[in-house]
Amino acid sequence: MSPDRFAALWRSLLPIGRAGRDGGYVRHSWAAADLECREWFAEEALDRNLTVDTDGNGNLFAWWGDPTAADAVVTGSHLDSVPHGGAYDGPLGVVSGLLAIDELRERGVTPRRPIGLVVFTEEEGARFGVACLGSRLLTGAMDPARARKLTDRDGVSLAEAMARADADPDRLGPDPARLGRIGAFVELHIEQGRALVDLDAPVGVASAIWPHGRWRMDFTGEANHAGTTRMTDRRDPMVTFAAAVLAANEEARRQDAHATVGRVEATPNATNAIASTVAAWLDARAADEATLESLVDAVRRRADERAAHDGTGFALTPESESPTVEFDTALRDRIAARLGQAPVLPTGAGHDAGVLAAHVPTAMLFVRNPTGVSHAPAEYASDADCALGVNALADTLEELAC
Ligand code: HGY
Ligand code: MN
Ligand code: MN
Repeated sequence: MSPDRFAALWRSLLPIGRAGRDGGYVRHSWAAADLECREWFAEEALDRNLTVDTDGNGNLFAWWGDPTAADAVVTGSHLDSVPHGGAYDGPLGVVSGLLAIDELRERGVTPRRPIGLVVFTEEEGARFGVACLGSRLLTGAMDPARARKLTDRDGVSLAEAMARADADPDRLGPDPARLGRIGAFVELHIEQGRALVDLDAPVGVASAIWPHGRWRMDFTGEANHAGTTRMTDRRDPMVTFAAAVLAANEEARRQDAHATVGRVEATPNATNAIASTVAAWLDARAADEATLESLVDAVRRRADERAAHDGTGFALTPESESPTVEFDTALRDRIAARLGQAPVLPTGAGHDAGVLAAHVPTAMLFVRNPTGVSHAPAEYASDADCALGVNALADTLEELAC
């Protein structure tokens, strides 16, 4: 696979869902850009004579070989983005899967197992709040009744969003027959850090995914006038919120973990009024589950203490949690060996592969990201490294399916 061939297919997807001046992407599941991405995928798959179908959860599949045969080797990723996210997180795995199939066909190989390419829906959880929603539903890790009621920031439920896109929300739920046909899953993804840059390697293999999760924080106080309310009489939830953010940052640094609060919603969100409530979301991650639990407990304790001091209320509600994922070591080592002892590295980023890993032998390939930036427009991988990633994925699929 040449960099130019990669770039040609890459450019056909690139404009879809790009948002304005910052060049970031807004591809939220079941919204217009996502539907356009789905059409793009189906066209590219049909151009390759792949059989295309959609499961009851909105996950798109394309098959080379008999989709009903067992033991398929499946690759793929997602096409949805965080708000104003980068171009590569997700789409690189999908484009690479299409091109890896082209590469295998040009090598003249005939797979002895079906090869599948999947696009999971709502991996980022950017619209409905639960990460890896499509793969969690497929594997039974998410209750479909709860999923139907998830709402976006405009109050639109997943069920309504699907219905507007002519998808039946009553079909949401585990699909053991489809899952049972997957014999192995390999996701290629841009690296969301600088490890491969520092190792001077274009492609790596994942060892593990850090445990992580997202918690909703609700701060409640007393709305009042900004100008006439004495400081001593205030019950200001914004102050408790600010203390909680600082506590999360301090505790993460102290425990060598990661804590982020990137989203906040104040009510009434007025310049000259003390807020009545503040909702915010904590994203917490750590190298092991004990540290993650200790981090979240410390944030909860310190926010409770501050709320008592401020006369406000505080509640912490888990929304989406992911345990440690150790990828299948035999598969990992077999792939690393096939790729000339490519470096093996963990990641702090969650992936659908992390969900599938609990059900089928699963692996991940990473492609070098010179900026190390992700979930932002600066996210980048060179065409040359992406072409090497396609070749590595083709080698992996050939190793497993041919
Ligand atoms: O948030 C994550 O770790 C992933 O990029 N969805
Ligand atoms: Mn992401
Ligand atoms: Mn991703």
